[in-house]
Amino acid sequence: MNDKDTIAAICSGIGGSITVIRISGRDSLNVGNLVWKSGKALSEDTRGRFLLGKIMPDKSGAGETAFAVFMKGPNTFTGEDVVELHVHGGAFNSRRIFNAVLNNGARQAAPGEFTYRAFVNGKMDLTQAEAVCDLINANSFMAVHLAEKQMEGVLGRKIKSLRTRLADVMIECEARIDFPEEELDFKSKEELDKEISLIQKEVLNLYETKLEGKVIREGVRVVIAGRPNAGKSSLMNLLLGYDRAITTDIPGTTRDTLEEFVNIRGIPVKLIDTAGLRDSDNIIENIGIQKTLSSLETSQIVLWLLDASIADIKSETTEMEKYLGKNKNIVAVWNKSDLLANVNSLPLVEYDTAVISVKNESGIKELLDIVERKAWNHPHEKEPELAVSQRHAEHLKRSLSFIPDVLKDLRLENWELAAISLRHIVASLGNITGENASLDIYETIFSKFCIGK
Ligand SMILES: Nc1nc2c(ncn2[C@@H]2O[C@H](COP(=O)(O)OP(=O)(O)OP(=O)(O)O)[C@@H](O)[C@H]2O)c(=O)[nH]1
Ligand SMILES: [Mg+2]
Repeated sequence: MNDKDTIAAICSGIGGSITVIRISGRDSLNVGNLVWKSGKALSEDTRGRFLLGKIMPDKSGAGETAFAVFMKGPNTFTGEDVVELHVHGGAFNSRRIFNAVLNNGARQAAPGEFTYRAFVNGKMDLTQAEAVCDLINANSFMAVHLAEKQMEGVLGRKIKSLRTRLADVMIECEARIDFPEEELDFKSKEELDKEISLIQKEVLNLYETKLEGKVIREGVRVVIAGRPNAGKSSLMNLLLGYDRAITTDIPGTTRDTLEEFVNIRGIPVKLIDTAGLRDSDNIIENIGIQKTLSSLETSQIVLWLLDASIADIKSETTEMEKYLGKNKNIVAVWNKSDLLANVNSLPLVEYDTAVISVKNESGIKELLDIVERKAWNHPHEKEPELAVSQRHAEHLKRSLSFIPDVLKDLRLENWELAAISLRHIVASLGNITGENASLDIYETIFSKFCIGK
């Protein structure tokens, strides 16, 4: 990737009433002035000011009014000179103006290239750059808050301080190799051991936030399954707050799986309604049933709906156990409790159990309590300060793998070996913040961003 080019992209997405085109790089002022005109050209003097002028993408037209602003690097998002054009939206019009920008010296930016430049130009570390992507993909308040904190540098600072502390111990070990006889003011072996043990605990705590990180960033798949007519689609609609699925009293109403996003207690949840499971001769229904079975495999939580109103109540639970076995992330949900005279008459099952009535909207809070508990699957803070991603977790795990050797070598006064292991740890942690040039950062991280970011 060439960092010298002046790049441009439609940053606002196509289709709105205003389109924002961003141009970044050493030639952006020039490119901006070629496509946008007014009495006053964009220049150092006009920096930071929105100016009204005209876009003249092709010679034949009369042009159209548009705002332009010049921002002088390095105090910009990318750290480079930036021009932004705010033009009338619409897919065709935006494309036409954007093409003019490209024809006047800019190159189409690759996905994430603006943020990549911000990183390369030292405007942010890698954790902050990743948080930009997290923020765009966030679909819950918790995800937004987490991204904001990471963007502000909470995780980056923590990693940097761990690296500094490890480097201090490493320097100490190296000094002992170089000056074995000298009377230097060394820390005691016990002090070094204590410091490394403390760091080990902190890295482990950080590593363990990956479970929260996964729930907050990726959400949880929750499948609603059960026999036909148990009220699965009715529950789906109730949890969504609108009628998404068709419900009737005819068993086998739902034929296809339906997936919708919903926020449950701040957790992003992909809710999946499925075709009721039964032996069927109907070819369409059987395709639906196959889809239900694969949703059961790919979901983190299963809400198995049981019809509490049917006469042969035992057959409901036998069927459930037949399909699900002993998997622990199952909630047995007795529905239609409004038709039940005595709740205590329900057979006991080994799974977590909720008794609800979609019709009366009763028992839903208790059901959601169970879903929330199962989603986290781990003790957690309500609004975590930080929660690492899968990528961070891999480097933390690698760091942790060297610590037992460091502790052993410190005890045995193998200063050289301890220093080598410490160097590996410092390097691994450096991969999290992007301090090491060793990994192909663009390919592994930024290429996954959207265009224009
Ligand atoms: N009395 C009562 N009826 C309910 C309740 N929940 C759902 N029903 C009724 O049960 C019938 C079946 O509901 P659905 O939501 O279509 O059931 P389903 O499990 O999606 O059924 P399939 O799509 O056929 O597998 C409908 O007539 C609903 O109105 C409830 O809590 N109480
Ligand atoms: Mg249904």
